[in-house]
Amino acid sequence: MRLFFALQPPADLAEALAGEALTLSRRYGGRPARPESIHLTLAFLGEVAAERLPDVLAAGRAVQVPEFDLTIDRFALWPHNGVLWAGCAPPADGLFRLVTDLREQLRASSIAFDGGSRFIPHVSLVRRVRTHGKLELPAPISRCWACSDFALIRSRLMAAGPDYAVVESFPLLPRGLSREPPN
Ligand code: 2AM
Repeated sequence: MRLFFALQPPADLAEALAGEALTLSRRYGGRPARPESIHLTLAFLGEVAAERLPDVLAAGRAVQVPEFDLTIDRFALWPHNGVLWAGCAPPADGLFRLVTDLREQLRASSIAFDGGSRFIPHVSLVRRVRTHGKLELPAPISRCWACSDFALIRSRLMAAGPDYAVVESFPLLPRGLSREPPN
């Protein structure tokens, strides 16, 4: 099964981002993301043998990171793959802590993931944008995303686009709590 870990926005934010995706795709071409498929990938595992699923779930459950907020406030385009995406304002310490902890858990269980390149937090909004030269992208409306859980998602590649199903959600720790006990 094809698996990845991701943050999924609350429904109102997913709708708002899908609206932005639609507007941008009308302007620049490409395929807009549907609200139900909007996510921020934390670790892409790719094809995983079914017998390894318990280990993958255990890695997700072992993550101990507090809830955090993200501010989505920018658009960018990767010309090499035609993905137009929304990004977040730095610092995104809570997010980087989550990614680091999750990836450490995966490595500790020898679960392979696509993590070779630097982690660039992004929410893909429009795929297959074809452009010749630089696009003048508008600034999105700044939006707060309260992150209180993340999910293991199974992806099925269909003709109409990928179909995502949540395998399990993993709650983050209440704010202010962390794994290390205070000194
Ligand atoms: P992205 O397009 O937002 O970067 C599920 O396939 C998700 O995993 C994709 O939406 C993609 O997110 C992310 N991903 C990261 N690395 C990938 C890879 N090597 N192949 C496919 N998807 C990948």
